[in-house]
Amino acid sequence: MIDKQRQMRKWFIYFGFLFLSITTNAQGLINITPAKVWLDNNGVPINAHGGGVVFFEGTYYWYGEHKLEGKSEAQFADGGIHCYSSRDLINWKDEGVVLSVDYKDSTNDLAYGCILERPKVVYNKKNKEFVAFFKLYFRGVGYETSNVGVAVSKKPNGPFTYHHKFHGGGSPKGSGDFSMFRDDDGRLYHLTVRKPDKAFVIGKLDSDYYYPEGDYQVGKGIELHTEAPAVIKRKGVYHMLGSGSSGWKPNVARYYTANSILGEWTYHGNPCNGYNNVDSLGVEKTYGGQSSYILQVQGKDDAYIALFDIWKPENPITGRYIWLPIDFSSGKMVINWRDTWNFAAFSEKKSEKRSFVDPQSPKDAAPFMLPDSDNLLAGKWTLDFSDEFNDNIIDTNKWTVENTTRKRVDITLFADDKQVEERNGNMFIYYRKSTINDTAYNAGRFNSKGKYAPTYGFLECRMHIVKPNGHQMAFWMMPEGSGMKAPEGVDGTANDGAEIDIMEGNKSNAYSNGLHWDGYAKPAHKSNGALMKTPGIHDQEYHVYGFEWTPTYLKFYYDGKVVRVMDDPKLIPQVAHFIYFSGSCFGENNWVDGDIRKNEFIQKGGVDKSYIDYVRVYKNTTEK
Ligand SMILES: [Ca+2]
Ligand SMILES: [Ca+2]
Ligand SMILES: [Ca+2]
Repeated sequence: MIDKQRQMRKWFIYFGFLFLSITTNAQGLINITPAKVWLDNNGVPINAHGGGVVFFEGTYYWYGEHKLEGKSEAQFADGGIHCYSSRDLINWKDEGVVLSVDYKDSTNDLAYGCILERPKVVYNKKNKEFVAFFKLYFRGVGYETSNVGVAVSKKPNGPFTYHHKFHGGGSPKGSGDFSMFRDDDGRLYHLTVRKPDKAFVIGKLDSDYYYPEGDYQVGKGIELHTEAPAVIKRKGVYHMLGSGSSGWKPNVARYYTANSILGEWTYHGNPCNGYNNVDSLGVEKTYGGQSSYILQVQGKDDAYIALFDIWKPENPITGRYIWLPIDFSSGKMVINWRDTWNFAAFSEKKSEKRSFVDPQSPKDAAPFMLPDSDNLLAGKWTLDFSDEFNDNIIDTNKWTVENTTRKRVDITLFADDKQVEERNGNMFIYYRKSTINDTAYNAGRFNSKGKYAPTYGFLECRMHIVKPNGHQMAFWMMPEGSGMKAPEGVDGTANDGAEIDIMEGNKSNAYSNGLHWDGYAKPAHKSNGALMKTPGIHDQEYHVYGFEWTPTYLKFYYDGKVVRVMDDPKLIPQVAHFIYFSGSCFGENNWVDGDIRKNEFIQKGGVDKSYIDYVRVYKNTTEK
């Protein structure tokens, strides 16, 4: 049908001044050049706008809007869904139009003249079926009332068969731009802008991925009229890229994260940096693009690509694509403009030595030691690790939030990601009654296991600890190795690793510190704990807990003062330990003041909390 040669010549006339979107660098790596014309295997510019990418059995499939040649958006340029396939994300084979508008039957939902936008395809494992979703405005209806069109295929490269439609957002006016997100449990979510109120709403689909199941919920924290959403889940955190609303014209990108797909979402501003030299546009216009999808690269560590469209409403088939790698090295999404790049961008990042120091830590940060405690040379401590907890997103490069269950004599304690939250400059740990059953409670826990584990140093944490009443807060360390396991760790010493309790807030007007070593099983288990008398500890919001760990002694600090010294050589750990923060609840017990079952505030549904302003670890530069 299409005279490829003729079309190609025409393209070169349109774009004679632009280079092609793919070039090869000196090392033979193929480069992606954002915003330049991207040709398929036939030498024809890729025609898949506002789309998304699915990976299936070793092949990527790129689905997008097929724009008709010679038509402006006002003249109805939508021809259906166009598919391309690739094994390397760079060389794309034209798989053709896999769902076409109907040029003959003007009563068909897909009758030519309809608006068919932003197709997103998802694979349904249960039905072994590919399900395509798209914004659908019927011929002659305009943009006021929208449907979500659904088409299905047994094969990724189609053809797709139109199946049905529904009104998104639970609104009779339907919904606008959207993202389909499949969570780890296989449930599919439709995240979209509801019409006519422009609220951003999130709905769950049935297990066939055909219809919404239950009501949509408003995505708390997401600004009205957020368009072009693209969602991924990375290390337990949901990240959403989107845009403002200004028709076909570009605007500023928006970035949100959440610990649950339903929210609450936290706004992080514009994740983009740099300048598109092809179109001479900066981040205030998102390089001239609008987000459409975030693609996870297979076989690479932590590799994601943000996909944007440069819309050309006067001649939409000439719209171009901006694909840029996402930098998650800070835990947050950062998108930097690159004139040209290749997949080495991802592996390079892996080998880079990443700093664990939070850029928000004060430049002159030093351990808090009052003058009478300061038996150390000034300036010998340098910051090795820190988290100021100031950007409302848990840095998963440093921390793992636990999902664990612990059974006590009379209660069960569940830790999960809803019990740990970074907000308002602090990391919060929550304590509450669980909905699971009458003897179940929740308390948050997180640690740096496998991510950061110092040997020696000065650890310091400024925090507010819950006043114990059947619950407590702890700041402690555990060995990365087998020092607390039996029989490996049983050697009569803590040298091979110990539970180091820097602070356990178990009593009113006091807290505990100390060590456990040689495992927890009797008779090998040993411990050496002490109660620090700290009158008024709960009267003041924050206190600073410090721990000086050297090869020959341990010193515990409270608000800058040494409160305890240990120097028995057998009790000085000499191996790497990771950091632990944990909340706990107790029923009948001798350890913490109170009994959670008699804690009226908790029993009445109250949520108690501890919160951490910062944690910093310093290394002694004169050692080693
Ligand atoms: Ca953070
Ligand atoms: Ca031992
Ligand atoms: Ca802070």
